[in-house]
Amino acid sequence: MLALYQTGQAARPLQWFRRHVTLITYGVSSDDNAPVPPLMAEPLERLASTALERIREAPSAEHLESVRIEVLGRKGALAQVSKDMGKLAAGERARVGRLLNEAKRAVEEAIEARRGDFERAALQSRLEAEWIDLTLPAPGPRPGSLHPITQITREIEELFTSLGFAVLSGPEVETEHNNFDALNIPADHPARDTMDTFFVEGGHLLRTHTSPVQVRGMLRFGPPLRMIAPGRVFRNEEVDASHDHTFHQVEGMMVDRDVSVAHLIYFMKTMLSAIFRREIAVRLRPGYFPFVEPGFELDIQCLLCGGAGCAVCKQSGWVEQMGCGMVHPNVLRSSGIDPDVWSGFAFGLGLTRLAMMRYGIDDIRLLLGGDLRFLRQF
Ligand code: 2U9
Repeated sequence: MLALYQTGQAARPLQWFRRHVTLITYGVSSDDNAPVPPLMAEPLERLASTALERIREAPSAEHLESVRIEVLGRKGALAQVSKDMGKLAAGERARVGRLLNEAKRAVEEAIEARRGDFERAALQSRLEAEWIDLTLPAPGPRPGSLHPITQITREIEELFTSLGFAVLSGPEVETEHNNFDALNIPADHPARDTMDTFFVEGGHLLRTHTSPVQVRGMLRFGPPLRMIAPGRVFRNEEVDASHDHTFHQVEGMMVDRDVSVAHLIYFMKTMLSAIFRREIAVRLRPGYFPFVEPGFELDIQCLLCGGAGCAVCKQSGWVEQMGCGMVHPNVLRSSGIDPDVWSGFAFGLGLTRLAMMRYGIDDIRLLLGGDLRFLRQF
């Protein structure tokens, strides 16, 4: 049974505690100077020094925590001692209580110190593990990139803006009138077959070209006007490496007094030279589109052979690039513009096709496939 004894001396941490608990435990007088026989230091002293030893040796914070619980825990060793104190005489209880508190503080301090070691060690190893050379440029978020079609679209928008053209956009779900009738493609016109699309309830459809945007532009702004309409268009056709149900194009037109084919050629050469970043030679061949008369297929001189003839241009020296023409009087009239006063040229260019040419893309499905391995190249 633990015997307690009182000294009245100022508390000197552990050795004082060690000394006096020993004395008490074994009912020997507490004269400070009396030598402390080792054995007698048993109960509390062994308890404290063992605790301090185990705290010093604790290999991990977890292990330290278990020592803390064993010694300082509610059911811990010191708690056990204080539970026994009830059996002591009042006088002795006070003194032993102090001893016990000393022991607690000594053990708590030792645990705090040891825990500090572990925290510092943990921080050190994290610092080593996470050491980064701050002088190195921060690997910031992976810079995204503009989709190839967006890049080309923006170039063309900047070019035509610099030429005084407005960049218009409009709904992808259009009326049959704006997509066909207003463009001189009545219901029974064969061109409707080459421009088959997706119809939605209420007689609307997914636009097959961005021409309806220009119909809206003519109605809204009236002549004179210069505008381009880049955007997504839809065709109900088999998807393969060179055909997709969704692709991008830009169409444009200029309506003013006495606009001629010469204006058309000038603006097409300017546009294509900007796109291909070199002087481009063009030629016009008759071509048919319901919304222009005369209509032209515009060829550019082959960029690979410079016109000498090669596999790309099938030895012709010319590569078909786009369609254009003088706006059909019916189209001007159906949008409230008098063709006897005003005339205009118009053109249409496949942006998807242009992106495939510029970046050497051999499968159209890659462009809208969303495969990051493909997109990250740009
Ligand atoms: C209005 C009047 C005339 C636009 C034109 C073309 C010729 C043409 C194709 C090129 C490749 C579409 O993306 S593509 O498949 N377009 O060849 N487009 S003339 O003529 C218009 C447009 C609007 C009001």
